[in-house]
Amino acid sequence: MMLKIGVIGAGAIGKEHIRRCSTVLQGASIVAVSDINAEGARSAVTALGLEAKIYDDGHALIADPEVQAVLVTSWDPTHEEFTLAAIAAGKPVFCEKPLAMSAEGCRRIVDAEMRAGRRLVQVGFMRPYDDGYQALKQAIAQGEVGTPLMLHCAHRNASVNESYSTDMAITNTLIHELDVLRWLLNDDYVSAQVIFPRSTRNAHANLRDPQIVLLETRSGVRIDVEVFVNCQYGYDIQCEVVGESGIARLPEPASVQMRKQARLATEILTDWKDRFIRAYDVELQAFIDDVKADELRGPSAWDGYAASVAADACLKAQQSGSVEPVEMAPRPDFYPR
Ligand code: NAI
Ligand code: NAD
Ligand code: ISE
Repeated sequence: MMLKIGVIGAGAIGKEHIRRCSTVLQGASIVAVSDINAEGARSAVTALGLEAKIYDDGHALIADPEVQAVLVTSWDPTHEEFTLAAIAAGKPVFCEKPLAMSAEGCRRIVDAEMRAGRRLVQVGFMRPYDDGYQALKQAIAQGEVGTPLMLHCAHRNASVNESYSTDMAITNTLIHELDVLRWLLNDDYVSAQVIFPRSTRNAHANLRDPQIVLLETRSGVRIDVEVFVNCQYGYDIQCEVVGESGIARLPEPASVQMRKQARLATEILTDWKDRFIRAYDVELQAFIDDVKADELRGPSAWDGYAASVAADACLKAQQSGSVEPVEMAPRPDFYPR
């Protein structure tokens, strides 16, 4: 049986997910696409020769009886509305990060899903599906470097466009670390602080870039994350875990080592699409398979909520310059992990 999927948002990642569902993954077909830019939706469909309906309204796509599951890949502020609508229609929904723009918004989704009585939401946190992060988690769990004490991380993009604002460094970019580091350490955050170093001249006028985010976890691990979205040189994700007896680092993506012209060099990727290409494949295949088995197991609405609680504290810290508490509601039994 093919799972019939409708996609809301045919931008960069929407097109990527349409391509992977249609040409890479097993057991799903794209039957409908919607975008506020109808031309974008049409070109995403025709570029692959798909027979999918085009909707100018995401709600009409969700209501289409042929659509069995929904992918939300539109802009961040639209995620909550479409995810709630899919839950109301009883349709499983894969929502790109962030699940909503605030913890309060995520909580509305959590409450709606619990009222529905079964898991219907998977959040597009793909890093836990990445081989490198999985190997790092295994090394920590096996005690290879002893108890983790500190993490040094960096999330660097080559550049961003004019619509990217200072708060998006948290809600759109750091949100990946807020999810994956909690998963990596099996811990939760208790406080957050944001420091603004000297800004790069390569950022547009209204963006403060880079930023350093300092987090503390319940067990006392201290984390620093450099978010630098105009670093120019590439797309670079770093994570170093300092333990009591050693240091474990996230592996670099595989790349041929060159010795030439008196230099030893390996390539650095430039695009998130390539850096996590396998992880996107695996997360979406898991969604398709789990929907068919009627048992979603990937990153949950609760994970989306937990990341957004920390993001809210970081946003507050951007304004206050102080250390802000991260206060999570107790986890309901509905979400076992
Ligand atoms: P984009 O701007 O390229 O694409 C978004 C698309 O959504 C646009 O085509 C826009 O017209 C459409 N859209 C916006 N509102 C809509 C609505 N109400 N109904 C239908 N379509 C609507 O953005 P991009 O880079 O594709 O990002 C989309 C989402 O994916 C964002 O939430 C972003 O945070 C997330 N994302 C996740 C990544 C990951 O690594 N998991 C990587 C890149 C993006
Ligand atoms: P994008 O700007 O390329 O695409 C966004 C699309 O949403 C645009 O085509 C826009 O027209 C459309 N859109 C906006 N409002 C809409 C609405 N109300 N109804 C329908 N469509 C609407 O952005 P993107 O890079 O594709 O990012 C899209 C989402 O994916 C974002 O939420 C982003 O955070 C997420 N994302 C996740 C990852 C990841 O690594 N998981 C990577 C990239 C993007
Ligand atoms: C984008 O939306 C993503 O999710 C990428 O993974 C991230 O690196 C980038 O900063 C975001 O804009």
